[in-house]
Amino acid sequence: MKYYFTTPIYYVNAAPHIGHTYTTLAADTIKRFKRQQGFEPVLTTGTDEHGQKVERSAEAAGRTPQVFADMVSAEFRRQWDALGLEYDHYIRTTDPRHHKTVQWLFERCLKNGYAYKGSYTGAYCVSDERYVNEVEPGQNCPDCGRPTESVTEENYFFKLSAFTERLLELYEREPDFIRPEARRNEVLSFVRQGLQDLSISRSNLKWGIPLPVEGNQVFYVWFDALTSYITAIAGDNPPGELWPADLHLVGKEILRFHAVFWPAFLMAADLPLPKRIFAHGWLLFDNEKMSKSRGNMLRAEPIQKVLGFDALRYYLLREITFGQDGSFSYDALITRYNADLANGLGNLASRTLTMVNQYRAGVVPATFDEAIGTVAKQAVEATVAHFDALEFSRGLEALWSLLSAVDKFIVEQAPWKLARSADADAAPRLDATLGTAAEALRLACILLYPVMPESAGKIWAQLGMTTPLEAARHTDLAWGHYPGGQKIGDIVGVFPRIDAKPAIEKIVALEEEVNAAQAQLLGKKVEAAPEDAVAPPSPKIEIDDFVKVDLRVGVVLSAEPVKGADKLLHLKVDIAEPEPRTIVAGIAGAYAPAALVGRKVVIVANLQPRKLRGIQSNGMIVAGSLEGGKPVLAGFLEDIPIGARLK
Ligand code: ME8
Repeated sequence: MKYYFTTPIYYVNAAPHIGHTYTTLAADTIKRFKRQQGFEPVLTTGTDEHGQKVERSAEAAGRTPQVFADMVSAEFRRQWDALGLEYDHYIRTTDPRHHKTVQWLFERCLKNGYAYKGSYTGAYCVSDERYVNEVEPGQNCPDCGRPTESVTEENYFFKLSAFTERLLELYEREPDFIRPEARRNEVLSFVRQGLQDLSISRSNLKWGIPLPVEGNQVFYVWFDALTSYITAIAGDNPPGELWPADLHLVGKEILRFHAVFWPAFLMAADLPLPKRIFAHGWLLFDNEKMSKSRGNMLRAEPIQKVLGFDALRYYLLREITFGQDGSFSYDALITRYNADLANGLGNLASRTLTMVNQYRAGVVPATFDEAIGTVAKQAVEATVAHFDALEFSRGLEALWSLLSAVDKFIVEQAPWKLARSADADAAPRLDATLGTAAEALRLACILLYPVMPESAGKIWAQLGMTTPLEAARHTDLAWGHYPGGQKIGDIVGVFPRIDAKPAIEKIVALEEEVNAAQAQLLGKKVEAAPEDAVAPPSPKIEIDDFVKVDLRVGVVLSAEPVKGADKLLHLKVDIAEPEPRTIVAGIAGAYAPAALVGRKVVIVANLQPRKLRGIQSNGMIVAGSLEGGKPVLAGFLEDIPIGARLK
């Protein structure tokens, strides 16, 4: 059975931070969990690239909106991939296919009489990209607190006012449509006040999708953005078989757009409605929402490098009740890591496996304690039910109750004494103790896999399991199914204890590095040509000589330093071939790797391959350079498709 769900598509006005990672890792967890339940989950994520906010950020960075969007979108994608987050569709609102879907949706609303032309004079909030009827121009936006601007516009309006009753009926009929309950109540009271019509086009903006009816207008960014949930899965025939979505996962500040506007747009267009909107809370840092505008954001990769990404996944889903706000702190992260993972799960695994080695020559006995079996059954049911309701924290708590019960059981049975005892029942009891602990760990791995896929996989392998953990399903959660007689794997500590102070110092230092790289990626580049930039003349060639050189437009997908070579970078460049090209380029002195990701470049595509520092380079990147000067990559002022040939 299909399960289609989405994260928000993130604005490309700044690079991703832990707030975005939080939603995306929760979605990844849901995806893995749904698969275990027997669903075929399909997840869409992506980037929201139009609107004034993006236009202004691009301008500040001295780039065209398209180039800027290309870079930031690629950075989001690079980060999700580097963190091992799974998704099926990565939608970008600048995708021409998406333009068609937005126009299609609008035309359906227009045909059904829910879109009309009107005019608006009043306050406009650039940050929220919305008309603010409640205040005078120049006053602060009631939602985000930033000053509004004054606008007068002729626009297309959406008859939102016609949907007040129908939406209230929907919330009544489907009490789970908006989750959690507290958020549902906020939406109910908002809609009960009555809804006003909504402007869905902008004439003061160029960076957007043009209206099919009005040449100089573009779509309101939310009409555009929400529709991406359909574009992502529609192919050429919207809304496509996977529609409607089973779940839209969002942060609480954008719930209204999803729970009010979006179902109204869909009703107006006679399209099926999503099944559920779940709004989670905010990650706070120093008691404020972590956000790019406040500049108080942290990134996931430094934590990944020091503690492993699973530690962050576990911490966020265990420490914070999903649906409520929660404070992020490095101290709490490391405390949880040491208490629950190093001393808890990790210790139980290594103790159990070491004893299996010591007392049973590495073979887990397949006998299991009934009483612990009952505890396990309850813990499994509770964990699954909580995860299913997106109550990750309570689910993990239920699972840890099983681990504690097993810890206690081991202490009571004292296998180290049983191993030396001459009593007749000592050997079977020792078997049952080890079998029970290993079986509980097997179940824990399956339950933990959605939250900590990598670590759970490592413990799974150490238990000697031969089938891959990702193939395990909830039907494998029955007690006592540990396959007897198999030998365990090599024992490796999965969660080594961490000394808080140096670890935090290391994370903070890495944060600074990442922030500097991001600033370079998004910052304004001032490029003045030096006076002696004119190269000496070369001998004349024929056009035939020139066309022999296959110059192509590519986009840098990844860039990494080459070990032991200060000047070299190892690049993967997409030039619209089935596989990205590997190119080793001598540009490390001029470009930080992160600044290159997402950048469009020119490459010589038909050079003979050449090995540099053991890496086969399949092409050359074109740059202007002067003797002794730093190379400057060739690029384009207008947008150009990847793979285009230069001639
Ligand atoms: O709103 N805590 O994009 P956006 C928790 N493009 N989650 C956070 C967070 C924080 N401090 N900061 C960000 C947009 N998020 C629109 C969405 S959807 C059709 C269009 C997460 O880049 C959270 O999921 O501002 C939030 O809703 C989203 O990022 C906002 O991302």
